[in-house]
Amino acid sequence: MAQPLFTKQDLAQNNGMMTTTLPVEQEPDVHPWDAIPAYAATVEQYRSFRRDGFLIVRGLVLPEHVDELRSHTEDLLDEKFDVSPWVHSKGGEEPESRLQMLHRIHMGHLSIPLWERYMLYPRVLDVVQALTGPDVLAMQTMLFMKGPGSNGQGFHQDSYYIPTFPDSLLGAWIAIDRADTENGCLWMSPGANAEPIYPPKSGYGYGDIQLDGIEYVQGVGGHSNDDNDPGNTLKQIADGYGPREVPAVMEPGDVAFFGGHIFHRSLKNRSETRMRRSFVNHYCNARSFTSWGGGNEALILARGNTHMPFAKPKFGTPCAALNPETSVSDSGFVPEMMMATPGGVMAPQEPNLEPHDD
Ligand SMILES: O=C(O)CCC(=O)C(=O)O
Repeated sequence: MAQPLFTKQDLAQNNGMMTTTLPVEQEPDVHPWDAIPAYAATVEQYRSFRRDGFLIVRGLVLPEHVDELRSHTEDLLDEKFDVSPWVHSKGGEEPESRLQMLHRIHMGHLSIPLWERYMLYPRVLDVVQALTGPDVLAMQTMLFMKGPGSNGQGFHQDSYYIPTFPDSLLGAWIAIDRADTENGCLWMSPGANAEPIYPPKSGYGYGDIQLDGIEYVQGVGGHSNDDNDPGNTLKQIADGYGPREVPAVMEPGDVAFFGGHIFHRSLKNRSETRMRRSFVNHYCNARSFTSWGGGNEALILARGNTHMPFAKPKFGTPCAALNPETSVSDSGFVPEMMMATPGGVMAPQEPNLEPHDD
């Protein structure tokens, strides 16, 4: 219910006199994200994510929100925001246009409230929570504006860049435009989620170096690459999935979720007029340790709770960091798990704690 900002009595106290001024009404401050309908991931979606290493959820981001993201990309092109600290470029390459300069922007949520909102978009978090939760840490934001003729990004595994222990990394790739084989959609290698992370021969990168016989790789596609990507030696390993590799053809509002181990890439935008824009977030289980991005204490608790440090959202987007939820946690009690319900959806549930023999 709307509360009056001042009563007549307050005004009288403030002014030292009685007044006939009417109370000033203030609307309750409800964040629009609190009104977004929740999404329940199904058991079949969970199964397919675990089996293939990725999952596409159709129409997850509502049309009005895709429109907001799209119009934000236009504002960026019109220089309405300064994103220069966040522009990611390949050393030595000078962009030819503003669009090319904005090809890939990282971590804009640290200065733009809209980015923080879409990092903490409730329906995306509903799926992340079902796949790698219930406790979720929001780590990274990226915006790709892949214009006609722009290169894609060669084969890589995301946990190579963003290590989490235990490894629970998950990317959520939100399509702003239709993405298909002409304009440079993602390509996924189903089943490659069973692969270890291949470490770098030198330079930045992580990998499963404790495995006897692990191959060390070089030239992994962390930047925009031509489709042949000859210097990337991970490609020789990923090519083993050759005929199984599938294009992630997506409509605006569809979201691709993929784990940190899956081989994936995108190819050149071969269209003459079509953009391929996407907003991409990375998350992990909030109980994983990470030294990435300033460590756990710099990353936002999106859902649930954790015994690890975490950050609050800078612009106040509703999320668990502002009010941590009871979860598998602190007291050693109420160990909720994401489990299949009889209705066929994944939901946090308390297991039966009766003593049992097995
Ligand atoms: O969108 C792209 O072209 C590449 C994105 C990607 O590989 C990633 O987010 O890990």
